[in-house]
Amino acid sequence: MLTDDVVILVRGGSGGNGAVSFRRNGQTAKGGPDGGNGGKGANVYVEGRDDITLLSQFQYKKEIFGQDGGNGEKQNKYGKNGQDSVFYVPFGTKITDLAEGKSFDIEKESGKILIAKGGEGGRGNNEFKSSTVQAPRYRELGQKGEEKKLRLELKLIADVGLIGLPNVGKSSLLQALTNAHPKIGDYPFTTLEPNLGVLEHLIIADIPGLIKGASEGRGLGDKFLKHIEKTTVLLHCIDSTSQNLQSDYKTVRDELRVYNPALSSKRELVVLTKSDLTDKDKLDEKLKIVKKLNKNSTCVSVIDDKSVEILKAKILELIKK
Ligand SMILES: Nc1nc2c(ncn2[C@@H]2O[C@H](COP(=O)(O)OP(=O)(O)OP(=O)(O)O)[C@@H](O)[C@H]2O)c(=O)[nH]1
Ligand SMILES: [Mg+2]
Repeated sequence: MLTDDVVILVRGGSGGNGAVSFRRNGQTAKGGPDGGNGGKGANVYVEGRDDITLLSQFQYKKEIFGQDGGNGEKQNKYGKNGQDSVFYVPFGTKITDLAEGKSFDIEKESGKILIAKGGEGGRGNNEFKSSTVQAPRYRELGQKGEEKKLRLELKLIADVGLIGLPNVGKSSLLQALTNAHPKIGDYPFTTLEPNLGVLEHLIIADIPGLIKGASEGRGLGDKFLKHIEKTTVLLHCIDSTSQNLQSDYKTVRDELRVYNPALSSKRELVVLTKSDLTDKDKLDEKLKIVKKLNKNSTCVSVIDDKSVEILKAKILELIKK
């Protein structure tokens, strides 16, 4: 299962308690206070990494706690500071602090970001001595670490997004264009979760098919559209055997627009798929119809290597624009 939306709890380590202690040795029967301070609780940071692509590590582990500081000890020994820790997420993860409602994205340049501060250590009784109080019997407790409830949402990072109605051949194209081996089936909604493949240096994302009303949750809904929000180019696949090219096109465009107008203004290449199933004259006619919708259109069949090569070249050209 693709874990792309999780809520986790992050807490900084607690500070250690200060100690109450008095010097005692052969020479000193009643020495002054020597209770040491508690150590500081660890900070917890988050950082992006490119060798992690999913949030699946959080499917079961939903709590991240920083190390607590050690308690102070006699002979003015300080407790150890908790060791700061970092948890890692894929680049592109959106983090929302649920209490504050503030969000930020983890990008390559974000570096290490502090999420939850560790608590300060408490002072030992040695720190409380003064000219009037020579034998303080009190100390401070360590402070609790900060606690944050975070929502982590992952948008896959891809350069090219494959979109279209169900069963139009999106996954077949991903397989023909890249090294990926997605599930392919002669029925709608074969793809239930996004697939990624690599074409030269480009990442192509294949997402589940869209239907009219996807933005209201029909079919698999529009929740996978977030995975193509960061793409540069969309490959809009239309089945060339369809009798309703215009409405097929419009249905998908409408869902994109409703979901996020920024998606509908992305560069788009319309791909008439399964061209081997339609004879040449009919196909030319269909291509003309599609070119009226978007003049940047082409035909492809996954069993015609030449057409796949032409498509690859068109994708690379469109990305460069
Ligand atoms: N003849 C022919 N069949 C194709 C071609 N491309 C895909 N198909 C077939 O069309 C059917 C659907 O293909 P998929 O790649 O699973 O389609 P999809 O758009 O990913 O479908 P969903 O994931 O369900 O939205 C499968 O039976 C494929 O074998 C093609 O170029 N030519
Ligand atoms: Mg598919």
